[in-house]
Amino acid sequence: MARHLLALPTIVVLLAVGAVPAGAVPAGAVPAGSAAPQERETLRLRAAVRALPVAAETPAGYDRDRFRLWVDADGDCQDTREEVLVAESRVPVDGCTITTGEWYSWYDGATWTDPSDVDIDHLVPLKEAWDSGARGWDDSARERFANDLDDPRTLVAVTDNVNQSKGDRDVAEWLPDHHECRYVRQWVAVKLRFGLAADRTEHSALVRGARDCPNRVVDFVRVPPPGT
Ligand SMILES: [Ca+2]
Ligand SMILES: [Ca+2]
Ligand SMILES: [Ca+2]
Repeated sequence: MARHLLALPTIVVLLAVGAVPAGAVPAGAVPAGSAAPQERETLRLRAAVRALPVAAETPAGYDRDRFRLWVDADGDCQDTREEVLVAESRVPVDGCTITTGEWYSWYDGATWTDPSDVDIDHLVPLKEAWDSGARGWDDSARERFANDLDDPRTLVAVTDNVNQSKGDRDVAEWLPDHHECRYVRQWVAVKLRFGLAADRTEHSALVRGARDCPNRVVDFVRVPPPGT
């Protein structure tokens, strides 16, 4: 029941936005036709886990190509991979193709200076996203998920072979050696941000994880559902 109560304010906000007649939009509001800005929501970790919808996964039809990867959304010559390398390097880096920098992989505590040792991990893997909701999205919504630069928790620069050993596994099946609680918090934040569900096994793992971790604040901004 709690998760329905928690979801209610968002529904009310969406309904209210939709109910405003075009001529009545106050000055400074988002012009008609563009998506309304979503409010930042703040929950403690255990409440955030309860707010996740629980649903069986629907893996049928998954193909990695259904997610367009590494676009250059702002046209500055750096694609999404390069943008994450720029954002996460501990020393300033620049250029269309990043050739050196300093990256700390918090999954395993390793530091790298050659970007070829670094993968950009979708913390919630593409297939996991597909199975838990992205199957029903359109291509542009999937591209937005795959290239999300607006929330630094979606894409993480990590040691390449750690990313490869994680593969498509979810949080019930794989956790990093370091910073498990951070990983659990980010997993929940990304799932809430994109309106993704958790399967029962995953949800149980998250409940256990949240119980064993500090009940820290998890804040997130929901991406408007596709078609809005
Ligand atoms: Ca760019
Ligand atoms: Ca850039
Ligand atoms: Ca799952």
